[in-house]
Amino acid sequence: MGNYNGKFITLEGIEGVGKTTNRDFIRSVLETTGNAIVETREPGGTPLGEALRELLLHHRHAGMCADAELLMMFAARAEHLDKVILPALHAGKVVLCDRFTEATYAYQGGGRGLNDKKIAELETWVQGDLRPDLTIILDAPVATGRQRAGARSAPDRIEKEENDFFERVRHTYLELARHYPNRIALVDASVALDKVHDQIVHVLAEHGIIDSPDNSPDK
Ligand code: Z5A
Repeated sequence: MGNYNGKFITLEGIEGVGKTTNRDFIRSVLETTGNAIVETREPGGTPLGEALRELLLHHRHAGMCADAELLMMFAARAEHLDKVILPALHAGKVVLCDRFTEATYAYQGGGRGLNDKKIAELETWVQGDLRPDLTIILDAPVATGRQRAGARSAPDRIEKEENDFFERVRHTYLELARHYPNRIALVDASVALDKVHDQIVHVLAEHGIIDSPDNSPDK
């Protein structure tokens, strides 16, 4: 499954840290390199995945049991891999995905308290050895992310959780970055957007996805 010519880049972080905003920025940077780009998101990215997303985020399913939530995330992911992500990677494209399995470790593992082993078993079942080539975790204090997200739209079923839940989610993301420093990069998203962009450009260059800005002919 992991044998392909494309690049798989995922964006992660608690709500409101700027995943969507910075996905647009990364796309604009990658476009200058001539790469074919597929932008997508989880849960979602396919008609089935978007239908599952609606079920997962709607308030009428308040109280959904944690295992059902976990299995639906992976059901959406299996379809997403089959229909969108793997075909694009095999065609040599860059897949830019708003959230992936690190979100499952953070939300269903850290947030809901499900055992990591359960998540790892599903990860292996659904993904085999496929892992993102690069995951960028945008990190900011919970209050900052919630304030930004709250100013933008009404909270969905998961966004309704208490601050403690999001503190555990953030903590798990930080742990993941510490455990997998080669494929997960941490970016301080609490600062002004142009400073976030500078960090992202640096990370993309460090991972060989773009040329280093220090090597540009203008320097
Ligand atoms: N979920 C899960 O539980 N398990 C899983 O396996 C997966 C997902 C895959 C849907 O995710 C939910 O699914 C999510 C986790 C769960 N629930 N929660 N919480 P989503 O990604 O679609 O939704 P989200 O996390 O709620 O993302 P968001 O609210 O869309 O936030 P964002 O994309 O990170 O932020 P944004 O829209 O780019 O920015 C928010 C605002 O802040 C906007 O007005 C920006 O202009 C502003 N902004 C951004 N950056 C800055 C800076 N640096 N300074 C100032 N203002 C800024």
